[in-house]
Amino acid sequence: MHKAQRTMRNRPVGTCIVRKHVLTALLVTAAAALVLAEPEPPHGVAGAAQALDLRWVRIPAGSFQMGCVPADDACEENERPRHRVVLSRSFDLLATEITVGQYQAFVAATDRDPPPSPDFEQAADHPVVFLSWDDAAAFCRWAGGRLPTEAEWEYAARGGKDGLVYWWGNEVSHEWSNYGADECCEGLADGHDQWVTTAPVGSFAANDFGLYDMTGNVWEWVADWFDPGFYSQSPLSDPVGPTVGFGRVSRGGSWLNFPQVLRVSLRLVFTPGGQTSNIGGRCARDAGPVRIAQGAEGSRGAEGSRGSSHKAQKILNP
Ligand SMILES: [Ca+2]
Ligand SMILES: [Ca+2]
Repeated sequence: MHKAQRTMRNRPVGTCIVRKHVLTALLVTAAAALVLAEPEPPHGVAGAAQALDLRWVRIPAGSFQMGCVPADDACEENERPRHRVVLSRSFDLLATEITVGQYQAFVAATDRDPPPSPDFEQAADHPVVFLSWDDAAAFCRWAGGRLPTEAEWEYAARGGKDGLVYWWGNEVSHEWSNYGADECCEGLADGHDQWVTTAPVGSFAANDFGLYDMTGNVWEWVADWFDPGFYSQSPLSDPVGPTVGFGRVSRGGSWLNFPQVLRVSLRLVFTPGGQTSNIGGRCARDAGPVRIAQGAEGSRGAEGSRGSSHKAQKILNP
């Protein structure tokens, strides 16, 4: 498939809007290595889901500043005001985007219709694309989890580093993320970013929470409905977004997007049934009771002081 054709057929609604201004129209491990926690078996998880190589990372409860950072002059109004959010409970997040192989296992186990195939090659370790919001939510339920809230997603994406345009700093770089050309809408390989379309998940460095590709590769659906004014009325603790809306939020930008779209605070609204070649997902789950690995009890205190540490724990797979 020629590049131009791919762009015409599969261009995500948001990218073009973004280019023109986008974003208004966006209407339409270390430290914790001593504490290896073993999650209780998740409730209601099908056997096939348990057999998947799902790598959960424990994200500690804490607080952060959500939205447009002062160093960012490209923000849209829907990213303001920057506001404090408290996440009162730890939660787990998949270390990577949902992969092609994982979603194929879900389809095989549930007889759900598979998403369309993109017009480029993808191996099993690439992020699955063409997921609707419903697809992503259904996969996450099957995997014993749910979609992350928008606040959980941004907190996790920042990796404990508040105030940055991108999680690694204020300058975009193909050394840290898979994204596209400087002009909308074309994939680009440059430097460490060797991919014109999707990259195998985990091809770039993880953030300080141990999460891969929170920026770039594919957009990630979150649970929230979109409301451009929500930040001015967001509850302080554990916001879940408005109760109704016309579109759901996705986050993080993708292989097809230009740098401005990769900003951590950017919010893309998309119709829940929307499927494009650059939208996938990532699951969260409530943090259940954990069993601390033998000999690690001495470090429990650090874990218990919520919000005092942004280091995530590595959770052993079920
Ligand atoms: Ca790229
Ligand atoms: Ca991503």
